[in-house]
Amino acid sequence: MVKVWDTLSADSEERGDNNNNFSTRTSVLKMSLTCYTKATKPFQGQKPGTSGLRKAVKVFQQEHYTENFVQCILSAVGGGLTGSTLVVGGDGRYFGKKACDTIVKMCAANGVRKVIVGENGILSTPCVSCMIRKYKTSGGIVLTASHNPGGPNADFGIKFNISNGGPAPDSVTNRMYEISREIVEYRICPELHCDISTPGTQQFVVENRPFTVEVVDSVKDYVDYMKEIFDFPAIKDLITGAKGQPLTILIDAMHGVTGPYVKKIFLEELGAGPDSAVNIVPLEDFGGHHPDPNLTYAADLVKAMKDGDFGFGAAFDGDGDRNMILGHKAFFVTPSDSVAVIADNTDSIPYFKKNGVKGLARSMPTGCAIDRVAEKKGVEVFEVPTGWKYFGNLMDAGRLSICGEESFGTGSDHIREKDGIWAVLAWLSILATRNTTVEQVLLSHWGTYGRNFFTRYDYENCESGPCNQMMSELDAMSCDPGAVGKEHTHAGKTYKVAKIDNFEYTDPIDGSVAKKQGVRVLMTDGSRFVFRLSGTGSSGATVRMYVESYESDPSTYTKDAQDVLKPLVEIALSVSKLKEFTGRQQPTVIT
Ligand code: VG1
Ligand code: CO
Repeated sequence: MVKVWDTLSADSEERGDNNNNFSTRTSVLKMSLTCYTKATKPFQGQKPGTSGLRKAVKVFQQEHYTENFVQCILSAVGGGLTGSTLVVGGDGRYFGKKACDTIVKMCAANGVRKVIVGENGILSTPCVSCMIRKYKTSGGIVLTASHNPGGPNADFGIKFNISNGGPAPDSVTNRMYEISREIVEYRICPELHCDISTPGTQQFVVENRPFTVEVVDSVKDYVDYMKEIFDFPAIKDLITGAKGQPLTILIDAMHGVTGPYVKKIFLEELGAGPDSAVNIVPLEDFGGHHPDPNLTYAADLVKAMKDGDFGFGAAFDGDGDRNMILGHKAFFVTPSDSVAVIADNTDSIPYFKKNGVKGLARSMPTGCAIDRVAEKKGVEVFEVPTGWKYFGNLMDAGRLSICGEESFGTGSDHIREKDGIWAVLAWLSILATRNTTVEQVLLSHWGTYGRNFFTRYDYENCESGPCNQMMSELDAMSCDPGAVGKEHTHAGKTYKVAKIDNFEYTDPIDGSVAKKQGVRVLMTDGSRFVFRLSGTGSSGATVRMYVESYESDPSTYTKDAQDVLKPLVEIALSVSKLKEFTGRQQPTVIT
């Protein structure tokens, strides 16, 4: 370790300190601290899922469990970490501060030169991505289980983002998993005590190497960036009514990490009144709720929007990368429509006026509305597997500007994560430019493109065995030529199967292949349903069923999606035998 440090070039120290605007409070500890190599044994199942490792807090609290996984991250990045800088922060959930402390101690012992930590360990997922890019660090560690509940009896999670600011690709997470199965020791510097409660610099000497912990304001870099991307004065005029009727907004941070960002951006910068934001104090257990912005878990917001006279409503998940957009009287914008509308209105957003729009993308189960926008604009559109990590390469290659997932994820190449607050600012920019309502924006969008009706049914926490069995039977169907051409009828509506496959994706940039990403049953009229198992649950299995159909008859546009999709939903349930396999008559969540 010491030897490696001796060979380091001097500029690695400057790199981390370049153009930063952090506070100047500095403490220096000159005594050299000792690192230890601790013996450990592998734990089963340290396999990162769709977005990091998510388990019950109690699992992470087992002796050596967190240390093992952190060592897997650091070892997977390997030599690249020596002398590097990493960003560390999370959504403020229970166990986050403890994990943060462990990570700092292990970074110090694994040759990392500097760690940039959010004040009290707080950084939203999009903010981590923003900071990795701004300070050109080697990556970052995000402490979150996203939309999963928090608290001593709920979930925790750890995720690694690479130097482009995005979630580690499969090649890296697979390496982490391989290491987790063979790990015998980890490196830690137990005497390193840092205070993450106030911004400032703390310098240490760790086995004769310098090591710095920079505690930073949790929101500043992110807010500065949003001001570059959007026209804040125009949005402020809209909200304060400088040029007409003020737009009353209601933002629900669901006691997640976005609270401080919401306060700074919407209340302080954009002039929204104090009643415009609720649940903006981050809580370790999110107030006992699922910090998940959908119609089920953000029911309070939906009710407040229905009962009140707000023109615009939004909610975010625990770590701030998801968003839900509502209009007057809780008019619901599906995430699949939301990203299509943003892609169609880029002239409202200074960032895109400056940089142009290169290409568009969505995850496979996401409704296809954005494909139609891409076609009209004459830009490429990509269909990737579920999970934001699949967008990164396309963005880095300059082929993708705006993308989204049906799971309330919307974003662009401004960072490499989905970004909840960005999505709300994008919507407010559109409303400011077009001087109309959320509902009118949607109606005019459907008027131009037709409407892709979409719904998702989630069956959470089912037994794994039967769910795996159901998936393999569906998979077998994709190899059965007899299944194609078959007609399925329900309530007078008939669909003919055009194709069944288990989605496979070859990354156009690096050629990597992701297999078995979900079974798709595609109908001859373009309607479809998709089944896949969730990769973010902490235990058991969660089945996701996605159903979509397209209508170009304007008389259908204002219909309820559940009514329109009912026959196809019933067909999907019967083809998959979902009720038999899961024993569930009803889904846990319908979106
Ligand atoms: C879910 C969503 C997926 C999203 C992922 C991470 O994954 O379906 O679209 O990218 O969560 O989002 P899965 O495997 O459970 O379906 V977050 O906000 O939890 O980081
Ligand atoms: Co999230």
